[in-house]
Amino acid sequence: MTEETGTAKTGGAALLGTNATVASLDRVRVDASDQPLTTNQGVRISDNQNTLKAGLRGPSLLEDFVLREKITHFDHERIPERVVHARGSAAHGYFEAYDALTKHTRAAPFAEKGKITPVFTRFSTVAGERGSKDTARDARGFAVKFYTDEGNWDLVGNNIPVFFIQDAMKFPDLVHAVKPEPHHGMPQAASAHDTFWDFVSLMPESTHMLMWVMSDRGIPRSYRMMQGFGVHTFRLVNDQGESVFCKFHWKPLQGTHSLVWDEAVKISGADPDFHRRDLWEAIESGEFPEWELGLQIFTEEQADGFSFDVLDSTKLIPEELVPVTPVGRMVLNRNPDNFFAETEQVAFCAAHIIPGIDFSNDPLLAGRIHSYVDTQITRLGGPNFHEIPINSPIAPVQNNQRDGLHRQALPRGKVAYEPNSLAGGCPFQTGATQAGTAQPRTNGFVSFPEATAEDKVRGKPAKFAEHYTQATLFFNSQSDVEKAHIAAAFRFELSKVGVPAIRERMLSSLVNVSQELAAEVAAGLGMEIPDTMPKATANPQTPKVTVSPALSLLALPGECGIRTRQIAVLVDNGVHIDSLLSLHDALVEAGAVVHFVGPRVGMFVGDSGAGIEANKSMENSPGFLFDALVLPDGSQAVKALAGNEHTAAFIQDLFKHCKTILALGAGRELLGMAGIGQVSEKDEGVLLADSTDAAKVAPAFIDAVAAHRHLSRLTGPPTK
Ligand code: HDE
Repeated sequence: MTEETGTAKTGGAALLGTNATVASLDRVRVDASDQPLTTNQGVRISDNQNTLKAGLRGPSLLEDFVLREKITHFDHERIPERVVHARGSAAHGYFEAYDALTKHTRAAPFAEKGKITPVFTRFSTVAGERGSKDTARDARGFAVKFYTDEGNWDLVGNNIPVFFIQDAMKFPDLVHAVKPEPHHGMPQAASAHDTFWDFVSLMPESTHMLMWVMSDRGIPRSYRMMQGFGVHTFRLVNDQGESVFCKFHWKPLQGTHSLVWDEAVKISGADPDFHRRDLWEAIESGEFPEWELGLQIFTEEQADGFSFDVLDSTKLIPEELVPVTPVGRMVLNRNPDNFFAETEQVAFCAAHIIPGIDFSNDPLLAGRIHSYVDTQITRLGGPNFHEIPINSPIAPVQNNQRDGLHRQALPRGKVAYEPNSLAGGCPFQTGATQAGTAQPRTNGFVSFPEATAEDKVRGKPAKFAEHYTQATLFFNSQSDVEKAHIAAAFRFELSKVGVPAIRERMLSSLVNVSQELAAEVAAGLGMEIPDTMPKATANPQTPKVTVSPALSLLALPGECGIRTRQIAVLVDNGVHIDSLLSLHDALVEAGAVVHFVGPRVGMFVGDSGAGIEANKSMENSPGFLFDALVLPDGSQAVKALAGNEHTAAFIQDLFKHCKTILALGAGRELLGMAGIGQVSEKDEGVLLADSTDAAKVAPAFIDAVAAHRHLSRLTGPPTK
């Protein structure tokens, strides 16, 4: 770290070891080793077991300040949860610029090639409460705080590039509709209920976003395997005051991968912390997740030529119109020390921008610029939340704001106003530079002087009225399997809607997206396809792009092979140990996490007399928690496993969720026992080998696991 700024100027590799720790956090990281227990006043505590009483069996005494301080603090441990995005997980890391981007922006993180900026990134679901499950069908938050040397910049995005609504005015309505219904507080972390579908079926502008949320994007495999998007159009401004528009894209090196619905539902019961655990464990094991930041840069003139409005957050810009230019990478390399102090207290804010970045006139963004500061005042208890270490910038802060609840800063002197002469005019404003003239870096933030001269109105521009073209573009850009999953998600969600008129209204909207989709969903609900919902625009502009392959999840398989993939190897007494160990070594070498899973945890004796330890059991870790499965050889073990009540379901779930299964030697009998005796020849995800060939089959197994899923296998085990 350089002393003046707190940011390292060295390459990213150097930071892997040292961490891009924010200086303000270092001040408050405390360690209790060898320390005595004290009260909050620093008084040492002699007895932390018993209250002060008048006699051993007598009444407790009011004067017991040790007890009272402890209980009082406990009584106030909880703070209000975020009104949306309450459930989330975060990590520290850094952003590294590939090149100077000074042609387009003077923003500090892009000032020079190789520049490193510390970040703190929080991922979240939207609708569920703080303790809700990770694998709900929902959009995911993707919020990055850049601690730049010119102030904090928060890029508060989602894993989906569009949003439900066009105007901030509708946000409270949207959130009230998706949250648990107010009369009985159900359902938790789920959009599959009347009020959500009532609202969205009356808001055709939400159709495009619905397509994304009902797609597999709504049930990601991991926070590490999601794209991120800034959603709104932003501005970049260079040091000449010249501006272009831009959209922000995060692309995961791990690839984009998702769960299937049955799997998501089961995981939510067995491990509600599935995504939190995945992120934590990957970072703890040194598998630092990485994303590439890309920009779609375009001019106002280009934007005018699009068939949609770039100020409309329900629309994306197809990459065929404006390609995504890679500008840097983000690596998350350190877990928080304390969940509450960091992940819970971090306050992201769409209004936190820095010189070189500016807002567009997107009316949804305008509401966000207000909302985030406002909500922290309730959530974090006052206006000084910027002083909480995780929120405080590494750039120096000096101003005349004073006092308020929980103030930490201790400003010296008698001056808290400007202009002043008593403090030499300090802190002083840095002055603005006019557009078209060079701005030195010491100059302050200058809003881009966009000209405006129109009537004050409540309303929308004409292009905002077209709601279906991009929903259709999205659907038509999906693979057949993805389309089938979208139809199944609509069917499931609408089947949970109790009011037939809502189902019908939603279906009539889907007809505008795709006849094929509407027919599939209608059949699944036992309904006829209703009349088409009237469109607000009779003659929308013809879109230039009608299929965009980049919109399919399959477009980004990733570059990480089987790294961090969780592979279950079933074991029991009598298991053929040598084959498992050679396979284990090959898989670990390829970066997978191998778990020996037994009928119980603990030691088992293999056929050679050597021991093998199961770190998980089929009871505590069902099959759907793993990415792939190895069924072992060894007739005694196979017989014992076949007799276990969990084995069949363990194997069937992995098969049903299209994952890779390798059966060694007698292990193939377990496949038969689970009803998977006959496997289609097209299924490259079921491998059979003799145990003597375990090392030889490893590369093929690794390739099959790297394919993530074998989606041609859309059904469960063939019924016997
Ligand atoms: Fe947010 N949003 N939002 N939002 N949002 C919040 O801020 C809001 C929107 C997003 O990990 C809240 O600190 C309004 C779009 C993320 O802490 C709140 C509108 C996008 C997070 C708020 C939107 C987002 C939030 C709740 C419409 C994607 C979690 C607690 C005008 C681009 C950040 C908080 C974290 C959180 C308001 C729409 C992303 C209430 C009014 C669009 C990732 O301020």
